Amino acid sequence: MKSRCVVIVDDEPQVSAAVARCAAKLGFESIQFHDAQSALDHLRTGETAVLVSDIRMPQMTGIELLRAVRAIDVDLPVVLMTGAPDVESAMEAVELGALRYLAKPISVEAMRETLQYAVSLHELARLKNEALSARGIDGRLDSDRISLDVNFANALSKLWMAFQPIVDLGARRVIAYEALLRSSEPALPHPGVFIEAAMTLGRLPDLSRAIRRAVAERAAELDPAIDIFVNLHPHDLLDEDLFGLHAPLSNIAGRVVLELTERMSLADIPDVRRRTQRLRALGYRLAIDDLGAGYAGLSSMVLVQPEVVKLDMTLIRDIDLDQTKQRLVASITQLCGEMNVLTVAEGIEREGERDVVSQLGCDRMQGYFFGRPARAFATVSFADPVPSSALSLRGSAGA
Ligand code: G
Ligand code: MN
Repeated sequence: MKSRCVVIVDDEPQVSAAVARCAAKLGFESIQFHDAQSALDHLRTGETAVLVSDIRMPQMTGIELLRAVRAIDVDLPVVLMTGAPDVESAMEAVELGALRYLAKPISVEAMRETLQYAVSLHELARLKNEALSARGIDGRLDSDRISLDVNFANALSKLWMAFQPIVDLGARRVIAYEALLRSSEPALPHPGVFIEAAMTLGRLPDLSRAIRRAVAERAAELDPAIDIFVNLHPHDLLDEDLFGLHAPLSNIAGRVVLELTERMSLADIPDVRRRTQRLRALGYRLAIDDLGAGYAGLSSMVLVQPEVVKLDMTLIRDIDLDQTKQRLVASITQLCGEMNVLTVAEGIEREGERDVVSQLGCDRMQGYFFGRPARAFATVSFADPVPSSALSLRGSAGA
C-alpha cells in the first residue's frame, strides 16, 4: 500500500539497505536514496508515510533535508540517524519536529519499533484529519501554527545582520553602525514580520539572543573606536540573558548603544529604571529611537534617560522645504544638547536634508544618502564639500 511507503536516505548503501529490510519485515514498502536532494524530489510526489534519513551526507545534510521537508509537509514523521550525535543537531532536529534522533549503530529492534511507531503516527494523523473534515472543521489552523514555527526556525538559522553607517558630518567620519535584522528565509522576508512571528510563538528571547550573538561576532571586524547601535524590543528588557555579565554583547558593552523605540510602549515593563541602570552598569549606553514618531509625552525619555536620541525620519523628510520641521529639529537638538544628550538624525536621503539638518545643529546623521544597510560595513565618502554654514555650526549639540 503506497501510503505506507518509507523513504530512506543514507549515503552508505549498507545502512539504507538494513533499514529497508526492517521495513519489509513489518510489511511496509520502502524506497532508498543515497543523497538528500533525490529523496526530496521524491517526497514532493506526496506518497510517503515516514522519512528515515542520515544526518551527515555530502551536499545536503539530513537537517537541511528535514527543514526543506517541513516547508512542504508539516506532519510527515521524520527519523534522523547519525554516527556522530551532537547537541546542536539534536536541538535543531527537535525544533524541526523530528520524531526520533537515533545514534548509530542502531539495533534491528530499535529500528523496527521506531518504524512501526512512525507509520502508526502517520496513519493517526490521516485519520484525525478525516475525522475533523467529517465534522466540517478545517484542521489546517493547527498546521498554520506549525508552519509558522518551521518558518521561524528557518529564518533564525538564516539570520544575518545588516549594518548602516552613522556619520559625524563635522568630523567627516563614520562614528557608528546600526545593526539591522535580516534573514534569507523567503517566508519571513521582512524584519517586522520576523519579529512578529517570534512574538506569536513566544520566542522573542531566542531571536533577540541570536541577534546579539550575531552582532558581537561581526563587531570583531570593526575598529573598536566605532560604536554599534543595536535595536531592543521592550520585552528584551525582561530577558535575564541581556544582563548576563558574560553574554556575547556584554563583552563589548562599552562600544554598544542600545536603542529603545518610541513606537512601542514601555508601560508594561516593570522597573524600567532599574533595568536600564543595570545595562549602564554593564557599560552600555542607551538611545531613544524614532523620537517624534511614537507616543505623545516624554515617558520614555524620563524612564530611560538616554545618552542618545534618534530623530525619526518623518521629522527629517523634506525638512529643507518645511519650516515647522526645521523649528522642531532645531529646538529638540538644542534641548538635548543642554541635557547632554547626543542627537542623531535618521533617514537623511538628500543633500538638501543633510545641509539643513547640519545647519540646525545636528551633525550626527544616518540615512540612504550616506549608505544603505548592507552585509558589509560600508565606507562613506565625504568628498562632497560640506557647506560652510554647516561647519560653523558644528558641535553646537555638544560634540
Ligand atoms: O526604527 P529604526 O530607526 O531602527 O529603523 C531603521 C530602518 O530604517 C531600517 O529598516 C532601515 O533600512 C531604514 N532606513 C534607514 N535609512 C533610511 C533612509 O534614509 N530612508 C528610508 N526610507 N529608510 C531608511
Ligand atoms: Mn533603530
